[in-house]
Amino acid sequence: MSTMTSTMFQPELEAMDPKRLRALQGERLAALISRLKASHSPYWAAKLAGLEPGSIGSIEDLQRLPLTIKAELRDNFPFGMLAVPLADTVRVHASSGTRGKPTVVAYTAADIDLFAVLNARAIVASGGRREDVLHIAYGYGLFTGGLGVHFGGERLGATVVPASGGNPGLQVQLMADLGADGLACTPSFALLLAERAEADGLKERIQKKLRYGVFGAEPWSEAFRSKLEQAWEGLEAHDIYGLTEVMGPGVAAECRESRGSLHIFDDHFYPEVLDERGEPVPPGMPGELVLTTLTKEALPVIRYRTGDVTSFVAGPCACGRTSRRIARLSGRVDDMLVIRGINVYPSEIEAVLLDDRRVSGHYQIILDRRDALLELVVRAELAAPVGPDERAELLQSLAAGLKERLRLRVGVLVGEPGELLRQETGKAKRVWEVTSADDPLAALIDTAS
Ligand code: DLL
Repeated sequence: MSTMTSTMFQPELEAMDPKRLRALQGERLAALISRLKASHSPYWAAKLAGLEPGSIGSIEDLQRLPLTIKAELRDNFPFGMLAVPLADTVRVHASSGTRGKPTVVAYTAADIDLFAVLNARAIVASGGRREDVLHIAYGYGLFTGGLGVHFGGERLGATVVPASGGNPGLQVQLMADLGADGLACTPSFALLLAERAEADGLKERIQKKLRYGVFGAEPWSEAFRSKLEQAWEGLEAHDIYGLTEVMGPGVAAECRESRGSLHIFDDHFYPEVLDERGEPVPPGMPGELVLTTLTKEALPVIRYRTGDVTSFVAGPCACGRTSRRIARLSGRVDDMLVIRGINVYPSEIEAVLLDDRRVSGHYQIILDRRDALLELVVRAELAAPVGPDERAELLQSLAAGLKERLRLRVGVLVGEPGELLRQETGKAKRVWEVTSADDPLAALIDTAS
């Protein structure tokens, strides 16, 4: 095996000749459509009505298929979109969503196998090896993160520690005692673990072994990556992306060479990046990521609108993988805040704040609706204590940086180190709304500073 391909889990597939890959995608799409047509499912019959079974011959024909939106999964809750009998499925997962019923997805044994293989690919892309101890602190349960990465780690042959979320004190003790080489969790939790390890005097011991992180499930910026790599000295922080409706983690992952972009495992998930009208956008331009599952059995999706904003990254990657690459996910289409007529993505705020070494990685974006005019307030936190002059200068510099980037006046508060709420489970909540009737932050922050 050449050194070019030695860091892949499935080099023959991950570095496949692009022409062969395209042909394979076309064959898989055609097979999928035939399978769905034959599935006796009213949902699929309606979705593909008017499409002749033999009319899909290549991946270009995908454009002729309809888009799918999340509401379709909700409307067909729980099993209306299954393409196989429920008896042929072996597991369900669910995403909690913000309101109403969760979205339930199901897997056949072959789907679970694919889930494991693609997560093994992602772990290897991050620098993982079979002789590693891999500490997994994604939540286990209905959430896809814990079990998804877990099966990937086992498939690779790593020694998996299924720690699940929460309980940072126990987690850092385990990491030190068992000698974690890799850490898989949300980036915000990885930062919290670094603080806890430091407080408990375990950081040096852990850092002796810890080489890489497989971090995802929530947006994080390059600036956040720097914070994490400073907090865990010697660790390479890598991005992993996925979503329940399509499979879970392991849809795309960063490799060690592609910092800032992710390889989509496009022999199984065909990506498009579309504008609001559903038209493809050129490489480098942002749009909504739309995914088609080419091989999933139980719950395939066709041209699923993920709601996630990204762009295609052109050109080959130094690692030798031939898959298409997407830029790191900067946020969701529906994340956009409209403040006094100006569109703001939380990721832009994060980029400005965390670019300053003096602030920690914890922050809150507060939409203050108590007055007629909506105010945007950003609450940051000092990484280490500073004197009053430097604090005043920092406040000014953050406010100026935010104003320049967002073209908007933003209130800035900077708290003492450790003052902001630390979230121990789930995805980091960055945006909080304060109204006269409801101030969820009153109990969480000291508004005097
Ligand atoms: O978060 C699956 C996952 C688990 C991915 C563990 C990575 C690691 P859901 O709960 O369905 O599934 O949430 C999916 O989370 O549409 C994105 O908006 C966001 N997301 C996931 N990974 C990333 C990432 C899992 N690396 C939703 N960067 C997606 C930015 C991410 N956003």
